[in-house]
Order: sequence, then C-alpha cells, then structure tokens
Amino acid sequence: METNFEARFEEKLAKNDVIEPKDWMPENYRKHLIRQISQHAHSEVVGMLPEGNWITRAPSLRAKLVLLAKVQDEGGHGLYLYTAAESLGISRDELLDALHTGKAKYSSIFNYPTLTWADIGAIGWLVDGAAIMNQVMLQRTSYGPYARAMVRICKEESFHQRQGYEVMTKLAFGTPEQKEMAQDALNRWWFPTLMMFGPPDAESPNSDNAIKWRIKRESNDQLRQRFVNQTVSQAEYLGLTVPDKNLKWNEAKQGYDFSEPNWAEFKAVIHGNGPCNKDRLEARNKAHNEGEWVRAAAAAYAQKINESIAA
Ligand code: BYC
Repeated sequence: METNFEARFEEKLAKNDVIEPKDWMPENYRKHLIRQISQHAHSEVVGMLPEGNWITRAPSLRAKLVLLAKVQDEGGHGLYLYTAAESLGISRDELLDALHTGKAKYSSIFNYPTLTWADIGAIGWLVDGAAIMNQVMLQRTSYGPYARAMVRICKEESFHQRQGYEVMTKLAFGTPEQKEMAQDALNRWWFPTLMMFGPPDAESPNSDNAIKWRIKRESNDQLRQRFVNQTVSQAEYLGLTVPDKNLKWNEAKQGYDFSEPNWAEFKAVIHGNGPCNKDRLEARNKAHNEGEWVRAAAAAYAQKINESIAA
C-alpha cells in the first residue's frame, strides 16, 4: 500500500507539483521540513533582537519608522513559518520549547553583536541580501505552505535589503568618520554573512535529501558564490573594500574567487558558543515568559468569541 503512496509522491515531485499537508509524504521528508522550516522561523524571531537593539537609537524619526517596520516584518515572517511548520503535525509549543531550551538551531548570523548604527545598514544590505539569495528558490520549494509563505517573505526582504543599502549609502558618502563606521561594519559582517549559506557542499549532510526532494533547488556553495558575485560591485559603488585579500575576478568561471569563512568559528557558533548565543536565548526566554499574560488574554478572548458564535 505504502509503495503506491510513495510512487505518487515521487511522481508529484518529478512533475514539479506541490506537496500539500494532507498528501502522503515519507516520514523523513516531514522531519526534514520541520527541521528546516522551524529553524527558519526561529531565525526570523531571533533576528529581531540585534536590530531591535537600535530602534531607540535610530538617528532620525524616518530611520526609526523604517527600522520598526522591518523588525515587525521579521516577527510576521516567524509567524507564517511557524504556521507552515505546524501544518506538518507539530505544535507551536513544541517548536518554541526547542528554541527556548537551546535544542533548536537558528541562523548563526544572529549571534553577532550590533555595535554601531552601521551594523543595521550591514544587516539589511548583507544579511537580508543573503537571505533573499537563499529564499528566492524557496518560493518554488516542494512543500506548498512553505513555498506560499516564502512569496510574501521575499517581497518584504527586498524592502529590507534596500533599507540596509540606503543606510550604508548615507554613511559611505557621509563624513570620513561615517565612512569608517560603514567599512568597519562591512569588515565584521562579511564572513559571518558567507556562513549563512551553510557549510561547504561536501560537508553538508542535509543537502542530498533537500535537493532530491526539491526542498532546496541550489546548493550552499552555489548560492554563496552568487551572493559574492552580486555583492562585490555594490561594495565598490559605496567605495568600501571587501575584507578579503583573495577576492579576485576569475574570468574562466565568470565569478569571483574568494576566501572560505572560518568554518571552526561557524561550528562553534551553531553549537551555542558564538559571541551572543547566551544573550539571545535569555532575551527570547524573557520575552516569552513576560508575554504569558498576553497569550492567556488572547486565548480567553478567542474562547468567548467561539462561545458567542455557538450560542
Ligand atoms: N546557521 O546540511 P546543512 C533571515 C546547520 S534569517 C545555523 O547544509 P541545510 C533574516 C544546519 O541546520 C535566514 N545553522 O543544512 C531574519 C544543519 O544542522 P542540523 C534564515 C546552520 O538545512 C531576520 C547543519 O548546520 N534562512 O532571513 O541543508 C532579519 C549542516 O548544514 C547554518 C533560512 O533559514 C547557519 N547559517 O542548509 C534578517 C533559510 N547553516 O539541522 C534576515 C532556510 C547550516 O542538521 N534554510 N546550519 O542540526 C536553509 O536554506 C537551509 O536550512 C540552510 C542550511 C542553507 C540554512
């Protein structure tokens, strides 16, 4: 019996059809999706912290409004993604518990501190730029609820990327001190951003299944290369220097050669030992605990509405 279901599942993938929550799916496919989608959701929510750190210190009312909108968008992305993960049969409580107890991963990038306003520019430009590079392909991922969530997320991420590049432009074309601040942010965020794409293909245990099941359509290294190719000219326009002595255009491959990030640092960060891992988890746990009364009030309100509909 299962063989028939499996054949149908394979047939759908081969035809580029979308798998929906009620469709039969192999258990490993379901688990793989829960892992990736929930890590993605956690990244959005934890990603609010380093940026939220600058809301009260934004240099103008306009900059504050734009940053507020961006951070709020990230919260929305977390919600769409948690909902997509829940459609695979796991509860929101289980997902959040894994985050709060440190069992679940979230993007390595959010374990680095935002030291200056230029870091907000660098996050929008580089981090959101890398996120879009990875997420465009996810709009065509094989699982319907994830693919649909990604359509809206990608639109909003484009706005975020422009917000960051605008901040960098203002600083890079501003006073010498501002330009120095922009360069310092680029120096600190460049390699951690390259790590966002995940380990090299040869050391990526999940990639084979992800590509086979059309969850990912391009590999970690392919996306990292495309990001470098696209971003170098943006840095040049700003008059900033990418902090990599080995960065060099390679005519034969029609792309840049560049240095590998420090993969030992990456491993330390994803295993809980980055500069801000402890702070991030503490802040998430605090926010969750302090929000208990909001969840209780919302649940009581929903119950009242349901009772009045039933009456
Ligand atoms: N950070 O086999 P691999 C954003 C883990 S945030 C932490 O290559 P996979 C934004 C990986 O999970 C962007 N962990 O894995 C928000 C695996 O561990 P497990 C978030 C990482 O899944 C706010 C192990 O290393 N985007 O947009 O095939 C403000 C081996 O890796 C990382 C997404 O989540 C990392 N960087 O590929 C601004 C996109 N890299 O689970 C912006 C969706 C790898 O086996 N996710 N690991 O214990 C993906 O596309 C893929 O999951 C990844 C990794 C490319 C990230």
